[in-house]
Amino acid sequence: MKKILLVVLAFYAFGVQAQTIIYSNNCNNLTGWTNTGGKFLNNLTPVVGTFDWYAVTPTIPAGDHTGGGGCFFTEGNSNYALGGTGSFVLYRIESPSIDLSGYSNCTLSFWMYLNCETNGWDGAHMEAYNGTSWVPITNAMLSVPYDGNISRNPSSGPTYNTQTVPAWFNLRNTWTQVNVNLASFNGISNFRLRFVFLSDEGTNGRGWGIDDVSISIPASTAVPISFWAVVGGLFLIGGLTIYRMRKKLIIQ
Ligand SMILES: [Ca+2]
Ligand SMILES: [Ca+2]
Repeated sequence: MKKILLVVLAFYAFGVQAQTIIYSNNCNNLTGWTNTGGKFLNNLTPVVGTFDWYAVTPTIPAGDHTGGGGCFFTEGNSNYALGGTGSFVLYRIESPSIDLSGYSNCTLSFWMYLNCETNGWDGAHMEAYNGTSWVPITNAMLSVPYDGNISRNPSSGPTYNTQTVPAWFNLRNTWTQVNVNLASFNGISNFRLRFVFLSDEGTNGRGWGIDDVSISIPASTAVPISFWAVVGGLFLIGGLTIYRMRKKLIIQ
């Protein structure tokens, strides 16, 4: 009777954890998003509701980033508005609440088109809601850092000068991807995002377009899948195991 020593290679499986998309929007419509901007006069009194973002099929640039759909654009398919002497226009759109509970190190991705007065007169930047207050998205979080600070136009002051912030203002006349590290917002159950664009008293352009907004957690490297194996009457879980069967289980 030949004894066969049976070596059991316990089951071990690897699986690639796919990137998990928490939020995704092709920007074909504004459902769930809210305009909160307006024109601000010398006394900082806003005239809300007439200076908004719209979801449009863009004519300039010719087409959205997705292809065949819409995108968010300041003032739709028109150039953005001028503030006029002593005033400025704030284009601001806020996302719906996004639940990041249980998630960490999320990445926000979107594509932008930007055509505005350069050199810091007009500009675009981002803010996020951390569950308590709105805070700036800073250069340290951005794959495409801001170009500098706005505003530097004293003739648009004094009100516009109080809006000095780091912002993008260099031309991006093709769709440009921006990634944002959201590690500062780990686990926030009511995270929100907003895109902010400021226009001073004179000189405008096509404006700021936004498309394909998503939030995801990064794909991981291969990870083991938990398994069960029955060896020698014992249950084993996890790990790569080469196990010599006990004599009573030897196959003869
Ligand atoms: Ca789109
Ligand atoms: Ca301007």
